[in-house]
Amino acid sequence: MRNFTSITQLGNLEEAMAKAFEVKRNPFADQALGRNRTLLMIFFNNSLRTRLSTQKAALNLGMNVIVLDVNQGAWKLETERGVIMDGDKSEHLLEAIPVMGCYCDIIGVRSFAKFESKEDDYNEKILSQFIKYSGKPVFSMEAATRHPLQTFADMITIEEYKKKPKPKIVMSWAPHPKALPQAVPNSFAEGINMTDYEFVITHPHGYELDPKFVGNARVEYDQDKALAGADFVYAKNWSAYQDPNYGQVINKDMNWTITEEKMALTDNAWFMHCLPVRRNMIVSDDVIESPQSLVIPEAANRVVSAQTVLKEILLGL
Ligand code: AN0
Ligand code: CP
Repeated sequence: MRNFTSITQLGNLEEAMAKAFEVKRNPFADQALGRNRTLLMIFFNNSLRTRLSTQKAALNLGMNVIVLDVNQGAWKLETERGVIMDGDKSEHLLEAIPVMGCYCDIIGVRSFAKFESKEDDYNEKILSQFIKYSGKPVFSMEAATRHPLQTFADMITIEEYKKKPKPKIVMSWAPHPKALPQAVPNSFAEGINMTDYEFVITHPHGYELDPKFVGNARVEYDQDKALAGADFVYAKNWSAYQDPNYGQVINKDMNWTITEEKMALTDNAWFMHCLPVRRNMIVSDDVIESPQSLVIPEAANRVVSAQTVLKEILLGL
């Protein structure tokens, strides 16, 4: 594997899961693989889990790691070609990217949707320039439209906790004060569509996701109906995808918060969220602290997902 930008690039899911569980069982088996190899992690946006888990994954593989927060200490970057650079941006991405490529063997990029142009976001304008101009393998640490390392960790977690071969997975929108990208729900939907699980997506009218990601999922606008008999509840907020409201918060209906009453509609479901989560907006204190909450094992599996992906990229160098 050279670049990793979508969960679909894992290929055969069963084989990918087997590789992940092998990495989890024996995290230090490939220390020699990454020796004298350098990972460069580039953050255009904040992170706790991705930053720490990807770094830990690289260390487990014997790699060296360099981290750059573009907005803290680097030159402000222009991203548009043809601009007369007489403003506050000192450097162009078209030089910065190949320069970054000179200092490493693999590049991880975090670059969220900017919500300035749906076309630019859904064409992955920033991530695709890293792939084109860095000369190095590139993987997504959450880009504009997907968060595949999160999805892989989510799917590993579901595999570990499912009690039946075809669990019912319900991805539910939940309220949040600020506009968030569609990357996590898009990517989760893309991943679950690779399985034969029962998959329901529930959200208020106006929060329809790109049909390309919804795929074979059933969309149910009544959250209570959707939750009936669920084995896993995957909560997430996202902003509107559909025009003319792209990137906007169109409602903050607190009836959609995942509470104990909502969880009582399920088949004693596991609760999942990628974190960071706003308590008592997305999920009540009681639910996130309950024995049914998988948020910590899910975050722990981020090391496993990152290490499995990095290992595949190292094997292809
Ligand atoms: C981001 C999002 O919703 O995409 C990152 C989640 C992993 N969340 C926030 O910005 C709060
Ligand atoms: N889940 C996740 O990607 O968290 P961070 O934004 O903290 O990296």
